[in-house]
Amino acid sequence: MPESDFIAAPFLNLIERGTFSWSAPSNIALVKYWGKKAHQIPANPSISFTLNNCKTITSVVFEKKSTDEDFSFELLFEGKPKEDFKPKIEKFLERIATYCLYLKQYHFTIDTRNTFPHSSGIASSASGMAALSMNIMSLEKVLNPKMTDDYFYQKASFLARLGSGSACRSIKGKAVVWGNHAEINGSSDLFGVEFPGQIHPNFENYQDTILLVDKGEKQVSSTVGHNLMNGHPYAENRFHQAHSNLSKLKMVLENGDLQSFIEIVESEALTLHAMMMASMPYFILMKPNTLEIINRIWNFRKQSNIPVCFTLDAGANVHVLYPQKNKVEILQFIQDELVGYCENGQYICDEIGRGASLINNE
Ligand code: 2P0
Repeated sequence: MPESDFIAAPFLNLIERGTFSWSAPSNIALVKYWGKKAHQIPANPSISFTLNNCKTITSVVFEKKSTDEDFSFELLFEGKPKEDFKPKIEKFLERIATYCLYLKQYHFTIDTRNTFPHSSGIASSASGMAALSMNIMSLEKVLNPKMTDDYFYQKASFLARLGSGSACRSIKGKAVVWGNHAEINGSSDLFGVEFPGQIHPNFENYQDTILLVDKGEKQVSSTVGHNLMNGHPYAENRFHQAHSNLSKLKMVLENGDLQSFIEIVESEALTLHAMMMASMPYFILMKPNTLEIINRIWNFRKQSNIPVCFTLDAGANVHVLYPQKNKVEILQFIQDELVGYCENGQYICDEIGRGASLINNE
């Protein structure tokens, strides 16, 4: 679908008021998005598992106003005004303005909260931008009742991408691909698509236990990190490798080969951090405890033969991935050997989810 198809024609009948509420989950990339072109176009395709428990829940009240010059909105976080989140939302609204002309005709009150602890080192930009985009699309759907479900979800992902790249993978589906890839039907740089293959039962309810190693603010934001891939000495090879890893992972998700899954996913995580270390300026987001945990996972896997592996986001936390049938042993292993390396012993148990869900529609 070309970009122009996402421009909503002016609507003649605007409703006076609408209230919606959506939850949208976080996601964890298996093949990583790291590097982007102008207008939030990814430098390489990526794929993620959608999470289930780490979510943002956002309600929006839209009220029609008499003027349509500027955006007008209030932002509440956990019910209280939150001024420091406003610039990010303002920037998002400016980016999506062309595609949602009707927005300037409404004053809206956004009330948002996360199910995961504040400053846990888990980025809320993916789930937050996804949840907000779903609410905007709920309004658009009321203004344009003939809209198809496909268009609804595609445009929600398109809008979310303009807020934060990885957010476009938090809309719909257990595994989501974002970025053009020769072997993935329907894949696009403009929005995420549900992985089109049949996912093997080995990945049914796959578990992700997130070990909170460092809950502090990152020294380098992801947006800055992405930009450091411009002119990066290894960029072209890395982008090429992402295509190739996605081809391999596509097969693995279908055939259930957990050994290959582990190899691809761990290599992607370490490559992401290697890119950071080889940037100019260079930086390291892993902490000593991140490495300690990785080594302990490797030792445990060798001794137990349980197909547990790790992945990393742009931070020090470790995502421990494993089949549901090994949950008891792995949670015991985490208790015995890994909690000591988590800040205040904290970790979050999550698993594959299905995407955003509607909570309220008035
Ligand atoms: C990912 N990350 O694929 C990669 C791996 C972090 C590590 O996408 O600038 O918050 O808002 O588009 O999406 C984090 O970057 O960056 C990210 P923007 P985003 O999940």
